[in-house]
Amino acid sequence: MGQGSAAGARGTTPAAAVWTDRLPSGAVERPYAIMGVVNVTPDSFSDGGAFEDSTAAIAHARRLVSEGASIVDVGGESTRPGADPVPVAEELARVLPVVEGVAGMDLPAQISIDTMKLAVAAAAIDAGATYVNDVTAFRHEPELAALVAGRGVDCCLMHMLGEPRTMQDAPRYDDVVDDVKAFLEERLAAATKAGVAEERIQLDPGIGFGKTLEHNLELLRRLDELTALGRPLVIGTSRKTFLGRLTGRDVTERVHATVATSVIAFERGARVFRVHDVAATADALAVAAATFARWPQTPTRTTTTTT
Ligand code: HH2
Repeated sequence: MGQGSAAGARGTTPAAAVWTDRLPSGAVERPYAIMGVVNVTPDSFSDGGAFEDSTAAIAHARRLVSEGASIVDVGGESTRPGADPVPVAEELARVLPVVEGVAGMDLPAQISIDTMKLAVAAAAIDAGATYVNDVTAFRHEPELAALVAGRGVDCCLMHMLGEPRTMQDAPRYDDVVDDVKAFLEERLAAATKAGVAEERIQLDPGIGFGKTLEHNLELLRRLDELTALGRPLVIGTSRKTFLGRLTGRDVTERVHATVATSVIAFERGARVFRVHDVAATADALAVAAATFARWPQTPTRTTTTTT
């Protein structure tokens, strides 16, 4: 489910820093949201080709929601290092049937379109998306800000150094956290200046986007410094290369490492978790939220433990 309530999935309620879940006992607020990844691409770094067929992608979205995703992020262009750009017509052909199909199921989730292109975002919003996830933070097509503002949808503005083709060529920062924070502050100001309501904006440090292993770890370690920006923080560590460097594991075997980063990030203030492996993340965040945020505040039933 999206921000605020089920109605938020259609963008009709104000955005908020908490999310609600429709549970059998009624509506319960939870202090985080899981964004499940639905890549409709042949070349995404971890699941390229797996959901190229729109029927498979729609079924995958339904499964991610059943596992606990309250946002499904539909993408038709890989942003992995070295990826080639995808023409607009091709990206539209990939994502639109999926956005339409997911919207048609009326799932208790918000549909996000993961794109840097104005035409793709506009068509996806027409088809039912209420969230624009732009890894260029409105720099690729600045008009995207006006679209988001005019349509009253949510957005994620992400930090990336350079562009996907070259971003991993010796990235350098004075201080990676300070530099990312200054960038996000500037993009937040640019978006609000273009008319996007501040409560519609979420911010993402862009793990793996023009960052070394040490940069990624420093961002996770000091993520709490970004909470001063005053907007919900999105974090996307899922299956990424730095986890393979740390564990020696192949891309399909990085679930546990991803879960570890999600718990760390939650403790340091992240509130939206963009992941491929929703079920594992949902369990981990339920434990993390109970521990760090004392969620749920009033348990609906008493639980006894034997250990
Ligand atoms: N990471 C990827 C894509 N989009 N969006 C946000 N906001 N944050 C992220 O960290 C992020 C993102 C890369 O992951 P994936 O979609 O699995 O790979 P690919 O770009 O190869 O499709």
